[in-house]
Amino acid sequence: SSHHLALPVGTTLDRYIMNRQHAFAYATGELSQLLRDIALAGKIIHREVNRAGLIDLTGGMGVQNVQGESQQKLDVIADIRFNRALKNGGEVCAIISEEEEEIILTGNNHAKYVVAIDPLDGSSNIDVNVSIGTIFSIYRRVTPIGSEPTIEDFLQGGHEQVAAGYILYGSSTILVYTTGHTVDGFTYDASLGEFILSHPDIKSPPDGTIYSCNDGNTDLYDEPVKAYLADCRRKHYTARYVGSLVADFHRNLLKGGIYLYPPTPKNPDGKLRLLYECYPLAFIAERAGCKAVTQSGSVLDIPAHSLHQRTPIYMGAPAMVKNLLSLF
Ligand code: AHM
Ligand code: MG
Repeated sequence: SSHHLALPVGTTLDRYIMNRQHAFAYATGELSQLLRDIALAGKIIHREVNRAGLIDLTGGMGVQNVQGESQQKLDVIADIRFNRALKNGGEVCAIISEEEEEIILTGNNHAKYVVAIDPLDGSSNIDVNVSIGTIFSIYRRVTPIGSEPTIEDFLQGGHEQVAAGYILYGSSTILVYTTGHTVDGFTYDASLGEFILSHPDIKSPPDGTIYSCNDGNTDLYDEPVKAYLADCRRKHYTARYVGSLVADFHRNLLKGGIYLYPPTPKNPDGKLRLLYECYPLAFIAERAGCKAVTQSGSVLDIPAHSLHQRTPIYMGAPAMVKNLLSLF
């Protein structure tokens, strides 16, 4: 039907979401509203991020909002903003956040969805004007509507994600998400206050020449990973590592590359979190034609047992991931 026609570059996110709502099965509009709530929070974070260096100054000038937020760190502000947007939106019954130990109940027990979120990832880059990002993952709850949501709603496994996405606050701000069909990117036009479709149907190159890991840890990696990195150097591949997962992921998605966060003696399960970092990016990666794995299989197949669990991860262009796996 005409609903399945691709929308042109330049379409607003709102219009795109409405169009998808008709084309696919999320017909009640609740997921659409939830995606709009996330986009709204993203706009607010964009604003805060772009004022980052000024926040302390305005605080020093005695300018402060009612919540005293001007004195808080940007990652805490992002956490507050997202929680508020998701609570007020009404479509979400519970949230888990990198910033908070326990599950956050929104009080909307009749809502259908739960959201796992890293509100502002790349903490080491926040204070130094380097790109940072938000990562999110959405599930339909498994506990009965009307009851209090539980941790079970978050431990369904990567394949059960209804939607996943990220927002990169980079040289421009871009929202990339998928509901399991295409992966689409929307660049923020701050003058219009709108996310605009700029990267429809993102497909990653099948192979690439960029490798991204914390090179200073190389001595700590397992032999196969060391061997793979040695091979990258032998082939004169390009090393690129921002240290903000969203930025490293986004670049490699568009240009073709591999991202590695291997286990180390200090972090035997790697550093990155399964529920709100690895699952959502793995979901996007696979929909865009990439792979996201550990040495023992797909990241999406890893069983979830706790809210903040970690996993090693290798993800990117399928040919590169395959080469790495062949060394294990
Ligand atoms: P954070 O959640 O404290 O921001 O840490 C996550 C970040 C990722 O964005 C990035 O890929 C990784 O940590 C970098 O880690 P390292 O500094 O060990 O290379
Ligand atoms: Mg993080």
